[in-house]
Amino acid sequence: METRRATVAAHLLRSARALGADFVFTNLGSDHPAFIQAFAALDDDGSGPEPIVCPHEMTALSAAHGYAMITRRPQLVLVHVDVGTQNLGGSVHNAARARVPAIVVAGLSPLTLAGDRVGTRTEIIHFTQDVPNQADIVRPYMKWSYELRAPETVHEVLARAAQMASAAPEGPVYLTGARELWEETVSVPLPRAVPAAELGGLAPGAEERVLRALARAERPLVLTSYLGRAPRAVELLVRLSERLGLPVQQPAPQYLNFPARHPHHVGYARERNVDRADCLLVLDADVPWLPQFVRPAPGTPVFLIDVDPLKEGLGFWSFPLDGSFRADTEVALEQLLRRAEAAPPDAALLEKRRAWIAELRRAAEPAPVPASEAITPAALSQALAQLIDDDMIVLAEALTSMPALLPRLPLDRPGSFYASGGSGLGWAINAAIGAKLAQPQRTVVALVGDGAYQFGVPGSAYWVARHYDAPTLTVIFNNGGWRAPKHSNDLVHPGGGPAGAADKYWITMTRGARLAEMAAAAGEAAAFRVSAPAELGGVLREALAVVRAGRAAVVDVVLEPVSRQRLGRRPARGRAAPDESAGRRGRQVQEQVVNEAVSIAATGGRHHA
Ligand SMILES: Cc1ncc(C[n+]2csc(CCOP(=O)(O)OP(=O)(O)O)c2C)c(N)n1
Ligand SMILES: [Mg+2]
Repeated sequence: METRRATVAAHLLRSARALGADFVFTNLGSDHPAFIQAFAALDDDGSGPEPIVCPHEMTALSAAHGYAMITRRPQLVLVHVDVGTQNLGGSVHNAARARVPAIVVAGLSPLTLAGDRVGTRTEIIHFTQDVPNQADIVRPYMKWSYELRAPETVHEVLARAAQMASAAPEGPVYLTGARELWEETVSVPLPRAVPAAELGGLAPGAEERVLRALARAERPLVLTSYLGRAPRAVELLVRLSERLGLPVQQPAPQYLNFPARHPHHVGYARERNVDRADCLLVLDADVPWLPQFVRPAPGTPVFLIDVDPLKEGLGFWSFPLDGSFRADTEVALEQLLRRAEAAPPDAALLEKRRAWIAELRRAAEPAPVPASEAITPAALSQALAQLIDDDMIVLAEALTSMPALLPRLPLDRPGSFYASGGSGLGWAINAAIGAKLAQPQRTVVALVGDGAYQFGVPGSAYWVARHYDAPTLTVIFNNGGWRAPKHSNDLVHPGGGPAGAADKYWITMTRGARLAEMAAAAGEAAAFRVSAPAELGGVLREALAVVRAGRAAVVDVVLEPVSRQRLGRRPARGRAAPDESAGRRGRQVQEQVVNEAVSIAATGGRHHA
């Protein structure tokens, strides 16, 4: 085995590359001189992962997430001590909830005050960033965390980090090391990958239990949210569904788990159908139905086959189950299919199930979109359905527009649809970068709410997209604010309560913001804004052409505003009135910019330098 003399940082990068990391999504700080040197040393021979420099950490881990959700290979994410770790923000929650592998590496403040160790303290921040337990910042979300202490163990430690991240259920891991440690020079051989503890199928007897219960059902129902991470599992589920006449429903889908246009697909409901089923088979789902709205009828057998049946990262979690099996769903489906194919189908039962499926499908059919003066979420979804095809990759973070969007998406190919799996907003526009890096030949489309777009730090995302050749199409469902918290309020206070009656929801923080231009300013994306239904299709097609020609495009689609409340300072009470002339000056500048923006939109953004 090859042995080399190099710094621990250089060894770590080489190790990571050998273990399948193509990229190191990087946001540097004072803990990283050894990495800066190692990047430079490895730049020419390609023996380390390629650095993708991210101005914001949200971009770094979300892009690594987007790459790994497709390739299933953990990438490196390099961040700066405690503050960089904190800036990972909701992307940590997303990677953990989505069970997507990633190796996050953060430096620690230097250990020594002075002396001859390279990397000893040189700056004030080395005192103020020295928190006692840095890993505690992200502890509830990491599958494993470790501080590298012996420089000679760097390869074994990284191999273990990759193993931990990749073993089912996959997830992020967190590795730290002090500045002096990364600088140490050691001679150690290159690593050997550690196989990621394989998960098997159903235990003996379980297949029979499940199939026996299914065999008695006239109205069975399969529920799944994330089985589609393995494209082959989708094919197996299709075969099992066809063999046994099983309808498949996808609550809060994180992947394409079943072809949308398959005759046994019955939609995306979370609050319907479960109460009428007489046998429920849940395959990889965290919240198979919303108990506040619907529950299985008493006595209905419910089985869960899941990579994480205990939901170990969650606190309260309670669903009635007659059988719960930890298994790789792909293997489990193979087992179930083998048995199902060995027994002759029961024609009378299949007939009954066909009627049940037809009934569920009728209920899932989206209503026709009425003509209206403003673009509605349904109308935008319908226009997207005409634009999007199965060769593309769609990332959706469209919050309250999802019920309008999902049933209209014409996607059948496993690997064509992704959602964050978590709720840390800002995922899609960054994960789209990772998806494009993973599949450069495909067109990648991010469908986002205006809030989700802002949370994604567009100034970071589109800069990276431009500089690392990852142009994508972003379409913003812009309802002028956050409908989700309004909806949450109205669920708790029916009718909206006094706040609702006054239209004081405090959610209109995208009002007046020229969202697409943020991407133009940061990453020379083509910026479009459209509010007229008649123009929507044309603008979307134009933007798609821009993306296909190699440049990112953002289409800000103006929908009916979710609230008309104007946010800002309260009316002055004893406070000096603002200087009116200053306001006018500001407006003039703004008008000038708006006029430019209008001309950008009119030329399809192509002339925006
Ligand atoms: C990081 C983060 N902050 C706050 C929230 C709470 N939250 C959930 S949905 C939402 C609003 C999303 O707005 P938008 O993307 O415009 O979608 P809409 O609700 O309008 O459909 C917010 C703020 C969150 N999920 N994540
Ligand atoms: Mg919104």
